[in-house]
Amino acid sequence: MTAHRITVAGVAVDTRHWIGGARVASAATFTDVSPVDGAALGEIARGTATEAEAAVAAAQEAFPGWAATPRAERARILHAIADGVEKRIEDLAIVETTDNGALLRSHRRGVMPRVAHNFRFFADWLLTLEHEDFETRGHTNHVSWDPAGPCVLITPWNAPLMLATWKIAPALAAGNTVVLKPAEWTPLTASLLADIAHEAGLPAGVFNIVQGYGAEAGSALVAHPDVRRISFTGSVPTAKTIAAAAAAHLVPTSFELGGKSPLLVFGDADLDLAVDLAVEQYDNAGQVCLAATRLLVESSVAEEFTRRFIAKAARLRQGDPRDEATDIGPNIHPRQLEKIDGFVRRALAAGARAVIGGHREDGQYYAPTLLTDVAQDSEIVQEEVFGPVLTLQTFDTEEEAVRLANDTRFGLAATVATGDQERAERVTGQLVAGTVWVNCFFVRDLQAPFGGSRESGVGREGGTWSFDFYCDLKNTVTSPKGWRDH
Ligand code: TXE
Repeated sequence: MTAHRITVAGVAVDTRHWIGGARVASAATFTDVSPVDGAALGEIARGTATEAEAAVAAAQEAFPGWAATPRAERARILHAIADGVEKRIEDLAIVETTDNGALLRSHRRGVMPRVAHNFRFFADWLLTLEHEDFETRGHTNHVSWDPAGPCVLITPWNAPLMLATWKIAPALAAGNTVVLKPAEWTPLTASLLADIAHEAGLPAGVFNIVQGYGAEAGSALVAHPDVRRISFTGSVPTAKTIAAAAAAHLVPTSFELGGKSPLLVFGDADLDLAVDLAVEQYDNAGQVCLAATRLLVESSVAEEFTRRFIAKAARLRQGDPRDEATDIGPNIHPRQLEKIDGFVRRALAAGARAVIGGHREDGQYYAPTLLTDVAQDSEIVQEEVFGPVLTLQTFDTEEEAVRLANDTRFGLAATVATGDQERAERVTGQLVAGTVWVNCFFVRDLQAPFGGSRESGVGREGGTWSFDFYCDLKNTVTSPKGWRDH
């Protein structure tokens, strides 16, 4: 018999789906493995079209009731979910670290508090959501934000609960119901969130989870005719498959995809700051969609920049992500490690030089790597590696820097290090990127739009942009005539 409840670092996790307010098992399961030490964590329900059908039906059934729930009550429940997350930060942090290998200290102090904040932020924003009424030839125009219906949310493994709740919180706040399909490599914290949401009083069927593989559970969900929105964070090829499925029913989609973002270091920059920004790109073992993996450095300072970069990177401690002293943990999966190594081996064979790293370490770890002597049109400069691998290229003029920065099929983010404010304004205006940071990195306010241009995505998440996506906007026009006296 399959054990439906497993214990991960002392925390009990139910490994079944969560559908219509109940745990649902599947005949088949798959094994969840920890990247920290390769240990099998347990058997997870492997969803198929059957569970996808049941989950969308549950979401459909719960939709009218949740949509009609007064905004203040929806907001209250979302705040109660945030309270529940805050009470269980330690549990969520250790389970997430065990499941995806990212640092425990970041989960504890950064990520999980932000997960709670995601619910609070969208609950509060919901209550401010109003359009001023206006008049047209004596008629009153009213614009309302109507919830759209069941939403399918498909999420990745690099920041599982963080990225899922960027979608879940606004979708629920707006009055929609949700079916979440977490990544198969990191199924666990979503299941804990189901417990938290249930205890917070979220009605049955409003939030559902189907566990399983993309090609089985995910594809059945995105093809379902009753789904009104699909939001996806993941790879470009999968986004294209989902877009085709969504097109069959003209379902609006939001895609947050990969990147090959640049860090432009100008000769006038504070070089220590620029080096700090560059080394920060190894965070989460490089498995960050926003990571500025292409260092573009002005020739005049390239040698000094590289010298300081090597010194700083040498101080990074790689190891067990549960250890507070660790800076870089493992990569998510042997397959991902193989992929990273393949990119580096091909780059080296094509003439690149490894300034640091360039090889695997024991276990599921990859050495922080910096490659130079790379051509702009080479694979290593053009394709997302999603590992701790940076390239360094030099430039001589501002125009050249902008040209190199924009010369990929992506456009997620860009970072600029410069001491010249006018240059910063000129350059940021020309960069093709959804987010541009100047002399900083990773500062993110939920009020701001987040997303990518070109193949980095479609649509934006955050503040009003999330509500625009998860709502059907309605314009009601009322004539002053025709009222009966009472
Ligand atoms: O992504 P997938 P993978 C990039 C990164 C990484 C690469 C591959 O470069 O190396 O993508 O990662 C679900 N219908 N990013 O293979 O396949 C899948 O189950 C419906 C960038 O993990 O896109 C999982 O839940 N769903 C990124 C989710 O899609 C499907 C984060 C993501 O998996 C599906 C992750 C289908 N046909 C990877 N096929 C970022 N933007 O942050 C798969 N899925």
